[in-house]
Amino acid sequence: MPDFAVVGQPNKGKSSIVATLAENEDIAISSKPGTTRKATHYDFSVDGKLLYTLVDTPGFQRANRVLQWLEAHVEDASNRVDVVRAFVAEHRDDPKFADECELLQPILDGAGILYVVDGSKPYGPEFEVEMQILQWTGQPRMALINLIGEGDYQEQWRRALDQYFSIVRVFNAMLADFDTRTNLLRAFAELNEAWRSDMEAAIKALRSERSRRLHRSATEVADALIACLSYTGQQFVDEGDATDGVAQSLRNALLQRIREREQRARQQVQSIYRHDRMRADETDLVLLDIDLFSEEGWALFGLSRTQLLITGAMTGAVAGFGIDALLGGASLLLGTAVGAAVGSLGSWFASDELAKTKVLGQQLGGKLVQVGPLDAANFPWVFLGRAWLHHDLVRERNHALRSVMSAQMQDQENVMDQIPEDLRRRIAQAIGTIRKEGASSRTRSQLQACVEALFQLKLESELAGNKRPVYEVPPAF
Ligand SMILES: Nc1nc2c(ncn2[C@@H]2O[C@H](COP(=O)(O)OP(=O)(O)O)[C@@H](O)[C@H]2O)c(=O)[nH]1
Ligand SMILES: [Mg+2]
Repeated sequence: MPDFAVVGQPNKGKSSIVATLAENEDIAISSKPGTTRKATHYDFSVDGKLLYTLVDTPGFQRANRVLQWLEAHVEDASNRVDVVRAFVAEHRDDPKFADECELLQPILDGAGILYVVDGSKPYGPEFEVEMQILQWTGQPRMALINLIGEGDYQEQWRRALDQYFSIVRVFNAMLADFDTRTNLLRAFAELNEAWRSDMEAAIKALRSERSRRLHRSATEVADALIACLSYTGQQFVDEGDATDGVAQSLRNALLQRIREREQRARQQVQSIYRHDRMRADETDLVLLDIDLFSEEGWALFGLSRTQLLITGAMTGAVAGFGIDALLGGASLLLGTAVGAAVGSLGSWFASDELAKTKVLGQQLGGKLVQVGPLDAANFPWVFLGRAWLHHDLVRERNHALRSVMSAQMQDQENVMDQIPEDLRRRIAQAIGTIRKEGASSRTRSQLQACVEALFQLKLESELAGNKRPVYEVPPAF
C-alpha cells in the first residue's frame, strides 16, 4: 500500500494534514514548533482494509548542513540517493541531525513525498535547499501549499515549487471538504503509476464509507427518536396523597431522560465519524448547546407553527393529539381563516404542553401517576432539526480541527421549514404512525429512510446568507 511522508519546516501544518487525511483526532497539532519529534506512521483503514499510510515527520532543522554533506560526498548524479542513504546511516545517532534522519528514513524506505509550505509567507532561498535534498532521494513528490496566515505568496511559491515537484496543490487541512480531500488523493495516484490502482480503490472505499456512515448515523438518530417518543414515567401514590409534586418530578425525569438519549445519539454519530474524543464541551455549540426543551431551540429547530399546521393537516398527524393546543383554540376557525390566524405566529412552544399527566385508579387502592409519552407536536421536528445540524457539523469536521464546533444561523429561521414538502410529509407520516401504533420494524425503517434523506440535504442557502454553516476557526489562526 502507498506510504506518504509529510515533510517540511516546523509549524507548516504537516501534522494537521496527516490528521485530516488519516482521520485521526489523536495526532498532536500545536503552534509550538518541535511538537513532532519522531517519524510516526498512521495507517488509514476503512472497514478493516488498509488504504494508505501517512508518515508524520519532524521538520527540517539543518537543511544547509545536510546538503553540504551530500554535495561533498557525491560522485556522480546516478548515486545521489545512495549518498542520502549514507548520510542517514552515518548520522543516525547524531542528535544534531536527529530530525533530518527521522524525516528522510521513511522516504528512503519508499514513501512518496508531500512537501508542505506556508503560502501566506514569502518564499525564500532557504527552502530551495530542502527541495534539493528531497529531489536527491528521487522519490515521487508533490508540494502542498498551506495558507496559514493572511498573506498570499502563492504565485511566488508556485514558480519555485514547479521546478522540483511534479504536482503542486493548495490544501487547507482544517477546512478542506470531502471532495477536496478525494481530489488530493486522486493527485497522489498521479504521482506514481504503481500507486494508481491502490489510490483509486482508496477513493472508492472512502466514498462508500461516507454513505455507510450516513446510513448508520440516520439509524442511530431514528432509533433515538423512537425511544424518546416511547418514554413514560410512572409512580404509585397512596390514596389521598397529592399527585402534583409527583407528576412534576416524573415530568422532569422524563425530559432529562430524553435529553440524555439525544446526547447518546450525538456521541454515537461522532463515533461513527471517528470523532470519539471530541469532548462534550467541544460539542457545546453555540446552537446545539440550546436546551432541547426551550422556546429558543424550538423556534430554531422545530417547524414553524404554520408549517406544523399544514403538515399536520396534510397527514392528519396532528389532529389526534393537540391541534387545539397548537392553535390556541383557533381550531374553531375554518379554512383559510385558520391559516391567516396562525400564519403570523412563530413556532410554538409551551413547556406545560409537552407531556400529559394521567392519574389512574388502582384496584387495590392508591393511584398510579403516569407522565408521557411526550406528545408535543413539534418535538420530533425539533429533535430531527438538531440532529441534522449536528450530523452536518460532525460529518464535515476535519480531524485536524481542534477548536470548538460552531455554526451560525439567522435567529428567526426555522431549520425544518427548509426541507422539501414531500420529505416533510413522509416524516410526518412516519412519526404519526409511530405515535399511534408504536414502532414496528416497518415504521422504524420508514423513519430511518426519512432521516437518511434529511441528512443528505445540505443545510445551506437560506441560512444567514452563508452557503454553509460557518465553522469557527480558533483565534490563534
Ligand atoms: N489557519 C490555519 N492554521 C493552520 C493550518 N494548518 C496548521 N495550522 C496551525 O499551525 C500550527 C502548526 O500546525 P502543525 O500541524 O502542528 O504543524 P507541523 O509542525 O508542521 O506539524 C498549529 O497551531 C495549527 O493549528 C491551516 O491550514 N490554516
Ligand atoms: Mg507536527
